[in-house]
Amino acid sequence: MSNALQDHPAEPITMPDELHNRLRQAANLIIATSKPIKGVTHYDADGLSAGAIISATLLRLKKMFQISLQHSLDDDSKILKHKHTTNDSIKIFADMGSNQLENIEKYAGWSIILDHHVPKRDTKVKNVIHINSHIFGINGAYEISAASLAFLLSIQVSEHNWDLLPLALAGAIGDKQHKNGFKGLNLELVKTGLECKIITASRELKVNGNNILEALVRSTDPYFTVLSNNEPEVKKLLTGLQIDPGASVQELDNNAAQRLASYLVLKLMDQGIPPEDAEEFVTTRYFTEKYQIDIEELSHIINACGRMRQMGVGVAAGLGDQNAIELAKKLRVEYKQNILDGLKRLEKDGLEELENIQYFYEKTAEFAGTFAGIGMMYFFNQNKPVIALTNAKENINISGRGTVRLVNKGLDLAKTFAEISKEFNGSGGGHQIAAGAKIPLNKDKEFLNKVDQSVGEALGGNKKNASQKE
Ligand SMILES: [Mn+2]
Repeated sequence: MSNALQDHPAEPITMPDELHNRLRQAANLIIATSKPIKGVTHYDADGLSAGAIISATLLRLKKMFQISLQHSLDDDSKILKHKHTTNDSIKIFADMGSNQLENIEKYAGWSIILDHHVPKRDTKVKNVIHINSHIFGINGAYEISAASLAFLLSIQVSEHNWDLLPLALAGAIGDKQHKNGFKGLNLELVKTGLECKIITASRELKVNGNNILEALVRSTDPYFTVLSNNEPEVKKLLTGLQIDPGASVQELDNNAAQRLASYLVLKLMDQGIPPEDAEEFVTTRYFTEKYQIDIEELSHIINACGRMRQMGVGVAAGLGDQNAIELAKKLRVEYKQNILDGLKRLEKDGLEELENIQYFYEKTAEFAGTFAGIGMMYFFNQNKPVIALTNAKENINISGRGTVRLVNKGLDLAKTFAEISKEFNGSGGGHQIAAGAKIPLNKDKEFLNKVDQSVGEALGGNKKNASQKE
């Protein structure tokens, strides 16, 4: 036995007992059912990766199932309020659900929630298995993603599902949990994956493309002011550093890579990026044989599918379908150009500022959060969180992003958005560092003023709040 090809670790992953109990209970429920299972997940990289893990798990069990990919789970969502009948089996909610616990308890019948957003409370009924990391003392913003939770469930169902690990990490990367290195349970998964050789790791520059010129011109993360989306400027830089623009990123000799890395790390620090973040320009990449791409790229192509409204392709790519992967790569190129154009526009035009926040309007809801996230990381004012607003048909969609430093000073966008959107009969929540909300049309100015005030109070040295940990 021990000499057989190792497709899973000998020892199980260490985790809190109660998390293990609930995963076990959920796994048993899935294994036992003979009726169709309904999955509901978020359309971002983490949600789609979780969706792919759940799909693969159920396919291998030969279960009937359907996965629905959602922007959000609202009070009036049909899926949520579909009354449970005897023909239904289990509902699985991933990357969402905790904020709709009340309704899920009321309508959904047997349900499994895999969520890492801060919940208001734990479940009160036995037919809802509430697997939210925060309940077990695991910080869902930094230590585990919905895809990682779906993966933990999947390996409870069968230890032969360890090959799905790249998807867990793709989800975690989608939620920026790899910044400054993986932590917590994510790190446990990475370490174990490396030991079992399910993934491999190498130190590389954090850009990729057909050659170094293209890689830098098309780089959105990191976003280099002046250089990104500007081929003549990048050419000038490379010539100055005596680097062949046509050289491939991986084949740059050590000296050239180092010259380029030191220049660009300084450039990022010049843009106001904290040194420890700037130094991430030389980063650890994880590679997986199964997909023949590195996991960060896997995360990016899945993300692009969601943002370009081709969610089904994202899940299929996650399942390893070659045609879907090729299509997803094309969507990624298109999406990246959209992002570059949008970021360039924000770089040129600048943002609106209030005393404690900065904000901008973006017409495509799918791009707003990305602009806010990348901009906040690479060139917006580092002292104020950013709010992106999109006017939709019936309401205004809000995306907020902060920085780790601001969170350490007391910023909690999830709490701020939840409290203030409630005053407008809207909804809001998420993480301290990244949150979303929906408010009625024409309430934007009022909302911004209230958020400005609330953020001011949170950052203004109210020591009681600042020292409170979730
Ligand atoms: Mn997530």
